[in-house]
Amino acid sequence: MAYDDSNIFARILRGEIPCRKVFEDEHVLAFDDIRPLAPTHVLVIPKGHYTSAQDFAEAASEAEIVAFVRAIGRIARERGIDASGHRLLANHGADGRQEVPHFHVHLVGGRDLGRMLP
Ligand code: DGP
Repeated sequence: MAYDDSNIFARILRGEIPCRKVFEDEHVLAFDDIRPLAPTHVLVIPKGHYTSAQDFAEAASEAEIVAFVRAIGRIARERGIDASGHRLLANHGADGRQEVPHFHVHLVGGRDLGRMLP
């Protein structure tokens, strides 16, 4: 799917919209979700323009992929939700109810999440 660079996360990456930044490096930005579902609800996004996990896996460099996965682990540790548990989720496309067409992972935790989906 073609990437639409007018999406909200592209605008956050360009600094056009503010965010509550949690982590940033060369390849990754993470910030608090605007509609948190739990005490920790962080969105982790690659800085590159990828719409889905599939696009990311196929088109990103190994350095981008490693940075992305490591950032998730680091944030979970820093937020104290490594040992207690948490949920990672990536919505995709219409059936996945993806609202923002820039690949992102929800990192949710800080309470018993039950069977809820973000
Ligand atoms: P989804 O694409 O369905 O995985 O959900 C996108 C998430 O992005 C949703 O939980 C709400 C969040 N969101 C939408 N707009 C903004 C925004 O402007 N700022 C922040 N921080 N989060 C947003």
